[in-house]
Amino acid sequence: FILRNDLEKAIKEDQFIVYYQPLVDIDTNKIISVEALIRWNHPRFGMVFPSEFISIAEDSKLIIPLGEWILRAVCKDYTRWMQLGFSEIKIAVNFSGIQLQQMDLVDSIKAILDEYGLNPNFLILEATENVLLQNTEKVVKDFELLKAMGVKVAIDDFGMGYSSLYYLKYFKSDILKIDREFIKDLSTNLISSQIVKSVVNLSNDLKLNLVAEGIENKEQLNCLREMNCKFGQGYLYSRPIMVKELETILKMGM
Ligand code: G
Ligand code: G
Ligand code: MN
Ligand code: NA
Repeated sequence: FILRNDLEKAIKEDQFIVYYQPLVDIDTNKIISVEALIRWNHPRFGMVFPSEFISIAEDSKLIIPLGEWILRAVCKDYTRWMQLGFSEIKIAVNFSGIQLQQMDLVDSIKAILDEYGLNPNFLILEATENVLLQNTEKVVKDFELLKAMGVKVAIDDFGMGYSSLYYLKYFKSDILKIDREFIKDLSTNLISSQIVKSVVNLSNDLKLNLVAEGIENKEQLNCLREMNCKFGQGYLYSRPIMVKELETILKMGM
């Protein structure tokens, strides 16, 4: 079991590792962006997954310095990718509710990007629906400021929240990621396939880039192709991988 002190020490001692999961254009198989997914290389417990420490980090407010650590790590990797010629790859970073409630969220993101002299265009802020409920006006305003800076915004796990359509109305996002709940039985469940089809149409009408999450097999991919869903993510393409492995794949020209 994870202690707050452990977490505080881990941030100071760089015990975290950013894994990246590719997001792919379904037509061309090209990697468009990657999602940063944090892991904790714990000195005693080994690799610890975010489900075991993000909520503790949130409760203790350590998610703020941890989130800043992650953003810096992403900036360092992106700086190297620019030198390697992969500057067109965007990086999506997950932000939790506590982070979105941070009063100086936009300034702190901007300050970190400035530290590395990076144009904000490569960054995608990813937030699940449920964290958008609190203090809606503040978060709507922050999203508008971020978008004016060039940061893209993605609504994650779409369809699982309490007021999915409400978010679409008020949060001017760029990307919609439909939850894997609707993808897992896409090829066998008529209700799932009708829901996904409707979300494809809705995304087209709202000029949102739709991403299907959790694609694990060819049958699901074929259904998504038929529906003209443009982007996909999931184990069929790649699990979350270490940065060295990602760079190898990018060098091979995928
Ligand atoms: O990597 P994994 O598949 O275990 O991710 C589980 C969840 O943990 C994801 O849905 C994501 O919301 C959350 N998560 C992963 N990385 C980060 C991160 O860097 N910051 C925040 N706030 N949440 C993360
Ligand atoms: O909530 P968010 O979408 O940020 O969560 C990403 C999580 O989903 C990560 O924990 C990642 O490991 C997991 N994930 C990514 N692709 C797949 C997939 O194809 N199948 C399953 N079951 N999980 C996946
Ligand atoms: Mn996500
Ligand atoms: Na998701």
